[in-house]
Amino acid sequence: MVVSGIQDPQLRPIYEKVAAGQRLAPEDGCTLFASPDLLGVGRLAQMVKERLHGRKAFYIYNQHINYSNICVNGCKFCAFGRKAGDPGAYEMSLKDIFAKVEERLHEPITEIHIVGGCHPDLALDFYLDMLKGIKARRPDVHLQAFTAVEVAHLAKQANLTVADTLAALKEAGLGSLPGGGAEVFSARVRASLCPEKLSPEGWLEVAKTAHRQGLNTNATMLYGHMETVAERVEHLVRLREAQDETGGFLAFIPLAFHPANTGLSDLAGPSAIDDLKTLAISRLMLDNIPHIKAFWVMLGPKLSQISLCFGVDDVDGTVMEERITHMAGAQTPQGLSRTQLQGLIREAGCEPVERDTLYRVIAA
Ligand code: V47
Repeated sequence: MVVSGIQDPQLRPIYEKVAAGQRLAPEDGCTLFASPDLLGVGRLAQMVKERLHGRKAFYIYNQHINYSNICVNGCKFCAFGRKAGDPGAYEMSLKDIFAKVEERLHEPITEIHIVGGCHPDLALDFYLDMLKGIKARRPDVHLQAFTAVEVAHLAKQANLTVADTLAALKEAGLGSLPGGGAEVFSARVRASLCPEKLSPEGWLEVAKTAHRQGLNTNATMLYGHMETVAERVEHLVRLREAQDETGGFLAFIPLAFHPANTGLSDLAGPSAIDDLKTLAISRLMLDNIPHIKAFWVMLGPKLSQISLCFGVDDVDGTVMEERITHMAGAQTPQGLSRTQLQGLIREAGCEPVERDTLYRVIAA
């Protein structure tokens, strides 16, 4: 029997598991990546997405602030990071950061997303004052700030445990952690691309420690460089295992590698088919993470729209100013309006739902 919308016979046993709500094995993940049946893979992911969220697709009214690109890590895939004193290195003062917040006080922003490099000199107090100062200016905003890599770095600089560092950040106003810095957990890839960076075990430990303190986090995977599909699947399975332990991940965001101005500028980056398959397979493998997000800044608004038919239920938000992807050659706009986000969701046959960081619905 041919299952509607699925052509590849190799996908049949996976269809049976998805229909029965069973967990997929790592080999299933590799079978899905190997399948030429893009629409079949998408159909399977949509079965899961529709079961979880129906026709809903989420977006958020948010603001991104990238406070500094000075970073000790020197990752080969990154066009954003600079060593202190290098051309293009920048560091916003607290005054600059607060001015960015004040510029947009008239907008109904519910989340400020704050990410930077691992700065060699800034003390923990700088980060605490940043959170407190933003909260003083915008008490209702949710601060989704500092990747697990930054948190581990801050803890080391301050000679504190990760748990104590997170507790201090939470006390100062931190609401949750963004999902960046996970890259790909494969030791082979990291030895070549980011040997100085926090290890996968360290990244997962920061995330799980945050979850245990009641702080939700997101998770990401940087794909489309030198990793194999088996290494992508391994990354997803390790996240799934961590989520089984703590349940604190809210959303998973596959990040499409942008090669321009990086140490890998000879690579092409992922194709549109790879983008869609990776999003769909993430939906299928991560049966315990509620949301799969297409970050339109990296994928482009058009592909993000199509991804809503491939297992995605969230297109991120208004953003307005983003540096990490644009320094790596992204041609996407700096921001999208609420009306644009709603329009692209509606046209994909979904119901636009404005959410806050914790996926609570914002009344229209
Ligand atoms: O941590 C670095 C990645 C991340 C490149 O949690 C690159 O909701 C592509 O994590 N090409 C930052 N990616 C962005 C990020 C993020 C974005 C949107 C939403 C959320 C969320 C998280 O970007 C970095 C790194 O993993 N990155 N260089 C590059 N050349």
